[in-house]
Amino acid sequence: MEGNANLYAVLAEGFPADRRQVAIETPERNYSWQDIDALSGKLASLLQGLSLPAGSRVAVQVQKSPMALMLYLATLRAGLVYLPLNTAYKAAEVEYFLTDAEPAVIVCDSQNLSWVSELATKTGTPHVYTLDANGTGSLADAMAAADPVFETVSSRPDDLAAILYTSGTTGRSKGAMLSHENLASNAQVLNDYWGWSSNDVLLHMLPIFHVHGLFVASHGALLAGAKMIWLPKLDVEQALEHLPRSTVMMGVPTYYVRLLADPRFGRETCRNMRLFISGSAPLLSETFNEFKERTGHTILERYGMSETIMLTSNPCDPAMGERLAGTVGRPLPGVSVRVVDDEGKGVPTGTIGNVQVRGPNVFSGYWRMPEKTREEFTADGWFRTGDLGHFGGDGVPDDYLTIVGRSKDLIISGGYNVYPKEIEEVIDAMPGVNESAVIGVPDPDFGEAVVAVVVPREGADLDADAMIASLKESLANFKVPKRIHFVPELIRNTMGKVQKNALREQYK
Ligand code: MLC
Ligand code: AMP
Repeated sequence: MEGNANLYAVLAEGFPADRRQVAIETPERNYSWQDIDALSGKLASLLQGLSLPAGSRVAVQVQKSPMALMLYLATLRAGLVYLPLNTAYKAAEVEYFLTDAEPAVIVCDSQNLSWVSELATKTGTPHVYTLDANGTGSLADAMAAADPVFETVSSRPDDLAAILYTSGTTGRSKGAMLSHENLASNAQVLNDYWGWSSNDVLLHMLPIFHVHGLFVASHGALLAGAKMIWLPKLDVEQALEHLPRSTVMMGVPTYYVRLLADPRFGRETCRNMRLFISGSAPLLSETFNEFKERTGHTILERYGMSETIMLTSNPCDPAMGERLAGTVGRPLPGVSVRVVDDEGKGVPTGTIGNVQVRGPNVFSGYWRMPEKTREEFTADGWFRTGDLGHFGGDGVPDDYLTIVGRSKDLIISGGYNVYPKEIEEVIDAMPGVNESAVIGVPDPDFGEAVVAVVVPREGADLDADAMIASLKESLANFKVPKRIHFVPELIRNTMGKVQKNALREQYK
């Protein structure tokens, strides 16, 4: 008989034999491997007690905490589908997710309970719980009497494990459906490729509502039976304190920029480090080089996305090649990557084209969007990433991929994706606005910063600060333009299309 494909069962195979060892260390308390089993077991018992149909969604918008990770693991164990939401999302954004995903459960911070309850009633979400950063809330109360012994349900490889919403070029977010196999296969490949062992100590500072922190980082440590030092967010002071006891760190480029900005950060801080990994946004060569000079460590850059988890990586093992600045390395074992022109024909090495991918890690489609799903896959089953890149070129080995840009209109700010269309729609609906264009401009901290160029209606007296304050009421703060420029008209080409490249050039 085949084994259980449930992702939790796969990860638990890597837990150490001695379950009393520390698995998660926080400044407040430690959690052993036994605690992970028992706490996720209790939560899974609680979820199972709700008698939900298999595949029901559990939506979660809570501050990062070990209990939030337990809730994720419990959802897997109970055969339900985890739906994490960025804590920055405002009510209008959360309403869309609840309406679209129709979850059976929503878990929120107690400070958001009143508006989340209202939304739950409006959208017909039957179960609402709270979970605060310190582990308290109605979820903790409800799980108190639940059984810690839980037999992880048996899952098939293609059963859904999680839905990750990613914004779309049309402004409407799409839910990428990831299966137990998508996630487990990627975790297993990375476990080997990045040389994880139970001796590793991961400094975990990423948020856990996206691929990077939730899957790549957490799965890596769990599957290796390695300890995590668990911090609520990137805080340079705390990073400096805990890095000397760590061996692995993952971050978006902003994390490395901020570490380098502190003169205390250097070789001594990194004395036990084995591996620094960067991803989610392009790592500038100057950051890569400065990091190497200051610490002696070469950052490993890798490339992935919500729909596919990890796709390519620079080598970890020096015997397999160098880590090269500006490239995202080779396709991971089992993952196929091709670069094609707009007609779908492969282009020679060194030539820029569309990046398409295939593999056991690639998602099955967008939640309830069969049309969109069909558009994003080629007839022969490759997923169109929307990224532009090339293999080889510039003296780089032919099997190394370089990402040079995106065919989709997307801004990546501090590792968060912002789709201009979504912001433009909100700005255009504001009183006194004729039209707008939202662009990304280089930013030393966030890589790219969101900027809006707005054409006021005739006679309208618009105030940028007031507009920004108003945008923050309906949009997550990271999406809100850091600056607004007013212009009499937008630069357009002969086809009438707004020339965003020219605007980016003008406002950079
Ligand atoms: C916060 N702000 C941001 C922002 N993060 N603005 C733009 N871009 C961001 N990323 C807002 C805050 O709300 C605040 O606004 C102001 O900017 C200053 O905030 P800060 O104090 O500097 O922010 P901080 O809390 O320190 O957060 C910055 C950060 C964080 C870089 C640490 O954004 C972060 O952890 N990013 C990681 C994102 C991530 O995990 N991405 C992985 C996606 S998965 P105000 O108005 O309140 O003052 C993926 C696939 C893959 O892409 O390949 O991995
Ligand atoms: P998301 O949809 O949030 O998962 O973001 C995925 C996108 O992030 C990809 O399609 C790329 O555009 C971008 N990305 C991820 N890693 C890298 C990287 N190392 N270099 C450049 N872009 C990256």
